[in-house]
Amino acid sequence: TTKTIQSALISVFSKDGLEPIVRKLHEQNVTLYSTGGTEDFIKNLDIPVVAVEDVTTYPSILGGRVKTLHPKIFGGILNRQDNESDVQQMEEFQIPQIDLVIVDLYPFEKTVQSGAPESEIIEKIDIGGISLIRAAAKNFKDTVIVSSVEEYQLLLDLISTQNGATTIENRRLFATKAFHVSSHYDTAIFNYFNTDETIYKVSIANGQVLRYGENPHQKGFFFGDFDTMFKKLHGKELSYNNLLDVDAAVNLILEFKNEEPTFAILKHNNACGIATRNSMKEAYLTALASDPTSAFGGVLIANGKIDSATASEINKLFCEVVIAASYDEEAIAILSEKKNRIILVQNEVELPLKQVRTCLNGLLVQDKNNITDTKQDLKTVTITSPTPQEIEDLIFASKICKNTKSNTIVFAKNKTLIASGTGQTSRVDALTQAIEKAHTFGFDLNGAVMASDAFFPFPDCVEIAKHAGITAVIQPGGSIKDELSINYCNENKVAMVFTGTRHFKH
Ligand code: 93A
Repeated sequence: TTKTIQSALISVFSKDGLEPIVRKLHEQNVTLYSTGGTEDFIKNLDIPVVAVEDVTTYPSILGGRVKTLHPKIFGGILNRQDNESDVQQMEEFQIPQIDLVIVDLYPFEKTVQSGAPESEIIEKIDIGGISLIRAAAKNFKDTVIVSSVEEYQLLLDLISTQNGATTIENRRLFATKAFHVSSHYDTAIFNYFNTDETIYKVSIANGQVLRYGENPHQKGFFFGDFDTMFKKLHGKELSYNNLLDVDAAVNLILEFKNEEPTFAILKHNNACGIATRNSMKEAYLTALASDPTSAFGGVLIANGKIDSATASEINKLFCEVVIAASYDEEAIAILSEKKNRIILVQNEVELPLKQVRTCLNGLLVQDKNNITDTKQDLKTVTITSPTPQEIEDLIFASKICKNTKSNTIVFAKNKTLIASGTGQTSRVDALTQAIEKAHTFGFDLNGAVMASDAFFPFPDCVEIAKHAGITAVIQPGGSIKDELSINYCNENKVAMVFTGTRHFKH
């Protein structure tokens, strides 16, 4: 399966980097075949070369559109050397063997990017070159294919170290790279033609076309099975932003599964209100009171049934989406009074265990943050211990924190979100934002607890929180300056617990 290169067809658009290859091949007594421009280039190096036209006894026609497309060329590349009939036909039709093919395709993408007129772009769709690449790659058992300038060095190395001999593994690797080049090339041509994305929409079977993306000038698609997760009872079509909010809402409320009635209101993927109460109506009204300004146009979610009393209250608010596991008949009728309001029944389904997002020219994939802090995870690090009520509130606050954009500070009291600072570039900013919000909506922070998604690098946060009235703090811990925060809490009778688990969310 080791083969020595004795003949080569070279047809390259860019002649860069070709000289050393041609010289090396010539040194090894390789017969060179070539097309117009490449032929001239080789001749100028004073190296003998056979014109493709002389092999085919046919001129390059149609302005170069047909130059290598000929049975004598493709026969030389595609024949199977262990096939008797192939060998016989090579003889019969006087087809020269071609052991190596070197191609650099017409620069289609570059021409598109240059803003050239369409006629010029079309001429840069390489037909002969791409066929040479595919033919030689298909016949990798016998043929070496060098499909781009990137592969020149590998070829040079092989000629130098193996005297022009290649193993089947070498040739298969070249073929793999060749099909990468050809598939990329044709995809670029497809993308150029598919301007209105008609074919794209059709070809991606499960992609749901959204009205638009995050903004009206952005196209948007959803890949998933919405109908497995929800039954839509009423309302307009869900938008890209609705779906993101619904995702955030579902993940948040899952933290309160099987607990007392809990109701959450989300805006821009963050909770702006959430509370646990004896009844769903009380939970809703309390959640709304956290921040009635933000609640306008929000996404609402309940961890249980929405009854008619709750629905009547919700009906007073303009909101985009309402989600619950179930509804009273009357509640559905009430909520449906607003034509566009989306009403969803959430089914019991498992969410994916991995998260994916684009990053640079690829993807980032990670396990979902599936750790919810529990009482067992709390390690009291201060002299003062949190009271049983504070412990409940610390866990409550931590669950919200985990589901809010970093940096986050959450204040809670009596299983109610009092205020939060969300998505800030510094923890102090998140904290001061939370304090201001709490005051804006008339909350007294005395006796409230504070959760932080990550450790405090300095003691400033606990100082500011203490002055605002906070009496207990939950945070992962782990800063080299933890001691400073702990000391401050000890001196000021603030209780602090460490969880050991950071909850960044970006
Ligand atoms: O117009 S083509 O699609 N028709 C062909 O038969 C053909 N054969 C090779 N273009 C063709 N090529 C391409 O010509 C090669 O892929 C390469 O990019 C270029 C080399 O032309 P020249 O050697 O004349 O500079």
